[in-house]
Amino acid sequence: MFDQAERIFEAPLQYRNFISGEFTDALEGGVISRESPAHGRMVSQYPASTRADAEAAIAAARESFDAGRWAFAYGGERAKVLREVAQSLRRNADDLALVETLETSKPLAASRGEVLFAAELWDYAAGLARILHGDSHNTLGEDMLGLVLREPIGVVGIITPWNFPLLILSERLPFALAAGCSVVVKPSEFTSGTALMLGRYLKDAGLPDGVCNIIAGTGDQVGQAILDSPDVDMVAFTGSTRVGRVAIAASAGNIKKLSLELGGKSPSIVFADCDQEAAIDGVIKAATINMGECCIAGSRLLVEASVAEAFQNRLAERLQELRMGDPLDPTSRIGAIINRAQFDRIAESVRDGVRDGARIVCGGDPENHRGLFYPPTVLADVKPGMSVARQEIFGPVLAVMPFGDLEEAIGFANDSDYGLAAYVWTNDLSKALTCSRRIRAGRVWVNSALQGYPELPLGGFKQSGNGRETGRYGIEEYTELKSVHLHIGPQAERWVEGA
Ligand code: TXE
Repeated sequence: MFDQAERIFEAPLQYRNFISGEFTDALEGGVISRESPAHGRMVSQYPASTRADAEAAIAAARESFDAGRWAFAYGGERAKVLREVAQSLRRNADDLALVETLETSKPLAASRGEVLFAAELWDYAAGLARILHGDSHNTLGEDMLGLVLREPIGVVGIITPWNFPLLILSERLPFALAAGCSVVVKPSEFTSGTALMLGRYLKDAGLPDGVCNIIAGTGDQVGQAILDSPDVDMVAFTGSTRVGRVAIAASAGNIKKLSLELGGKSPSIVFADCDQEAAIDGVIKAATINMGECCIAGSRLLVEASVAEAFQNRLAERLQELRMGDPLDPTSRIGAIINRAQFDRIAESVRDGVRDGARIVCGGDPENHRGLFYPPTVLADVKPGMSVARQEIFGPVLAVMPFGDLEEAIGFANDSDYGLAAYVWTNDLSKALTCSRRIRAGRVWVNSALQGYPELPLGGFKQSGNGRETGRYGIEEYTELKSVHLHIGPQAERWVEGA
């Protein structure tokens, strides 16, 4: 992979938009260049699309949806296309993983795992395309049959962030396509490569032109055009809570539906009775996966007071063993932060924490590392009101707070504007079940961390968003229900005469 990366450094990959089945440059001809955060070398150039490109993509999606060829296609036909894309993802897993690693700086093994999991999602959605169905009511009297149709919602805009480019897109796009929608995809301007590669696989799989359009560009140009457009019926947005609010405001224009996956500040809750070594490993995984740039990162550690000191010290010890380095090196677990602005935000959050009274147990010294590598950091003596306990940092930073009993643990866990995920470590079944039921979050892992299955839905409570993706609910998100009232037999009643 080092050789292949070297070739990309010499000749950065060039990408084009995918609109109406054609591969095109931005109308104004601009490009966005992307450097690998870990290597400081240019690796990709995407079209710098503007509003005009976005409008062309939206028009293509609208036209294809209104023509109905995909919207009314046999589910088996849709499934075949989706399965073929899944196969292309598997066949091209090495290339896709390399692009993902060079653009995001996540370790190569993680990129490869994400590509293969993305393929699973396309396969799973293919299955749903064949079983999507409505309902019937045969209990409305002898002259009435009620049908409930499930129809595709229409044109869907999918706007994705930079942290899991192909994976987050694959949690949404195949489900929207399985439902029969037409789509405009806007990936993050920092990591558009794998989304743009997908255009070729969709075309080769035989997706009708215009059903999926993929364009690169910035949020204020392309993203905002999608949010504002009266021709877009729904937007699935994943990103910051700040832009989530922009999406809500823009959706008022044509009352478009929104599915939002936003920020998080998820707790890992460790009870004294749990398997401590397993919990330490799981807490580290949840806090540092993808360099902590993960919406469901376990960034708050709530640990039972009786074991807090020992747990925290052992955690710091184990963290030193986690290898940070070149993401192309198979032994690296932690790569570089996505860009300078994000790196500075992390450093500033840690400084704020220290100023508020938190104590650095390990890490927190980015100046001792080169480039954009931020060391895993544990902050102790954190109080619930501090910004490090409340704000999403999006870096490998763990804020530790001891708790006294189950009630206090649940109270701390729920004392957050967010509600995306929670991790619970205990061997006491009733504690595990009580936490699972009372924590206000979309996903709870018990004695486990971050395992994902296409079968299970994901999404957030509170300011972490709304709507659910993946699982069988994932396809329903992209549908509308319609009731059809079917009269049977002669018309006995007359409205006018009955008056
Ligand atoms: O997110 P943005 P960014 C959080 C995390 C991170 C912060 C900023 O805390 O530090 O957000 O990340 C597009 N209209 N998360 O800057 O800006 C943008 O081009 C329409 C949490 O990446 O929200 C990109 O495609 N679209 C999160 C997408 O929105 C707009 C994942 C996300 O960008 C737009 C990532 C606009 N006006 C960051 N402005 C998670 N929960 O996983 C921007 N965009």
